[in-house]
Amino acid sequence: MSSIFVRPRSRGHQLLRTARRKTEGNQPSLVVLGAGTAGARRTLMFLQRMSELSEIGRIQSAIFYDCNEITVNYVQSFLRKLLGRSKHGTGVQILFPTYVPLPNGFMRDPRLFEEYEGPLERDMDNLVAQIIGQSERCAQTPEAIIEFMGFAGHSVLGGRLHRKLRGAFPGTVMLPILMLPHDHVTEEWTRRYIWEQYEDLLEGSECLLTAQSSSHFGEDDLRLATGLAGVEVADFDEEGRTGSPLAAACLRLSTSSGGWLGMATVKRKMQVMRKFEWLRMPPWWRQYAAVGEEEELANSVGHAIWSTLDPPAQMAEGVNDLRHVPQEVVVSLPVHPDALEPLATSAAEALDRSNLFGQFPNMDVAFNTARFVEGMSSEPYMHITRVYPVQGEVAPVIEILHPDNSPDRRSARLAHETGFGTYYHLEAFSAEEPFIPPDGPEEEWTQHVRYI
Ligand SMILES: Nc1nc2c(ncn2[C@@H]2O[C@H](COP(=O)(O)OP(=O)(O)OP(=O)(O)O)[C@@H](O)[C@H]2O)c(=O)[nH]1
Ligand SMILES: [Mg+2]
Repeated sequence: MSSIFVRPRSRGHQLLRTARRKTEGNQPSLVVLGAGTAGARRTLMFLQRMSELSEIGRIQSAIFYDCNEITVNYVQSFLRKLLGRSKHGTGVQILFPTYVPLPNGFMRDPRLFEEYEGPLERDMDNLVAQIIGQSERCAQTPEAIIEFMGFAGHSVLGGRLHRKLRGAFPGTVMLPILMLPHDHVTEEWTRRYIWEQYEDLLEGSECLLTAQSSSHFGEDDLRLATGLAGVEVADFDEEGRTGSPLAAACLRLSTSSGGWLGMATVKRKMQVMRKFEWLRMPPWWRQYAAVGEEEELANSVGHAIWSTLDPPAQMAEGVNDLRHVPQEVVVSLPVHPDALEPLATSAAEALDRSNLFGQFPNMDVAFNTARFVEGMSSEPYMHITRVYPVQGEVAPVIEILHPDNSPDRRSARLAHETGFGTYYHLEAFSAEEPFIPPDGPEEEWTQHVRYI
């Protein structure tokens, strides 16, 4: 792993400065949790990306919390293949639920677990105890806990696990990543029940929002995993302190966020200037594209960074960022480590010429070497990820929670804090009109909703 960091000098952006960072010898300081089937799959993709960066050793524990036998079997066979050939993954503690009341999960019903609540709670406590045990064995409190969550059968259980982990590691940066619902039944549950649960369970968290794509969700999961792994190995920290860069990035962005974070990703095929150069030196057992003297690649990196501002690059549509706030950009390139610094320098110059740092004075750009597996393709790709804070009303959430309200009736209040714990999105329109469930008293609403 090699990583380079670019920041406009003294934030006055007159001169660019690059710095090479040492990334070897990092402590295992991450915990990853996936709740539900989609969460477990996203966790798996993240492990795969970390393994491709030879950095899976940074993960202490990975928890695949899906009470579903198919998922558990799938994850186990995937991990046998992934970690079987990884020299770095032997230290990762992999955890599954040991109590699975229904072999196929909770069938999108976020309250179905209630019948089995007691044993589920004990099982979760047991999982948390094992996570604590592993962090003691590593002699390292986790610096960041990444939590992949959603709005289906495992949502409330995921929230409760979050609570338990929050209690176990009060100083740790927690990053819940929420996949917003896409189908009517799940949206209805979100409106009626889950959002309010999360207001309580995820109180005070900065949550990264992603949408659920209707068809190619595997592709989206990989985009997300690539971005997160890229941020985790990038070193944004000017002082060069060790630790989890992801945790550092979350802390920096949270100063400008109202409770939400957004991510944008761009993937571009790289133009190879010279013929491929095959390297087989450990840990660089993968092949890298050779980079020539030409300016073209630096310019295309610059264009790709600009493209992260376009709507299709956003992981959740309608989640918009602000210009002056801190933002972190990671560029992962399949080049030889020696080629990285000259390339980063000329890309940074190209960005400076296009006035990127003039428009975004608080944007950091980190470059790292990465040769990710791109399915069957052996073409080299660059991956650009931008993470940004979001303030105020979150449009895709309003669309789910208040579907009957036209955009022009939206509250003019510009609340800075709208994250979980503020109840803002539940009450966003109550100033004009109190939100009354159309079916009458609260207790009765369950009778009027039919679930398939
Ligand atoms: N992004 C993504 N979405 C998925 C994946 N698998 C299923 N989904 C979708 O995610 C939504 C929620 O389903 P699950 O993740 O199965 O929900 P769950 O929390 O496991 O809850 P139950 O299945 O009801 O126990 C559904 O709309 C699925 O279509 C996946 O691998 N990735
Ligand atoms: Mg499921």
